Amino acid sequence: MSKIIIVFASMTGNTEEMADAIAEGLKEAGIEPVVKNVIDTNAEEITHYDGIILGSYTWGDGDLADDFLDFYDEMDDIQLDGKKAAVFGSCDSSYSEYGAAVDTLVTKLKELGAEVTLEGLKIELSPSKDDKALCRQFGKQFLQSLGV
Ligand code: FMN
Repeated sequence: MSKIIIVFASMTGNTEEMADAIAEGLKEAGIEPVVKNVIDTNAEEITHYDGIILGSYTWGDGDLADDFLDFYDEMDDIQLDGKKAAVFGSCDSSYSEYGAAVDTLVTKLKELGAEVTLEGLKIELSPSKDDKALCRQFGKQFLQSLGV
């Protein structure tokens, strides 16, 4: 059975709600993912999983979440060939760099050899009921992309 980890950063809870809904989608499809706040893990841990889902809100002027910075630096010491991955995050369209942290993580995962199987999921601020349904769907589609 495939092992999937979701690692997220969330300051006001929006990206965490997305993480929970994605995890729910995976559970509905029969896989129990490990869900961790980025401050409770490190980049080496994700190398032990077949599927890696990273989530970050965007901060500053299109920056990665502060909490993600150490993890992001640690990613330089791992390689992810043969892994499948996806990225999500809550964003705010009043900023010019909409959800840029999602794009940053997609680029990094690809550089490390992972196959990013889904387009990054960007949700405006707090996920609505429909947005949460999209997140659950995202989880299910990710599982399908793993060939499970
Ligand atoms: N959202 C963007 O899409 N792009 C940005 O560049 C951006 N910069 C931000 C800078 C500041 C100081 C703050 C307070 C918010 C910014 N946001 C930006 C919006 C956050 O990503 C958004 O509020 C998000 O919902 C926070 O997610 P969280 O609840 O998981 O912490």
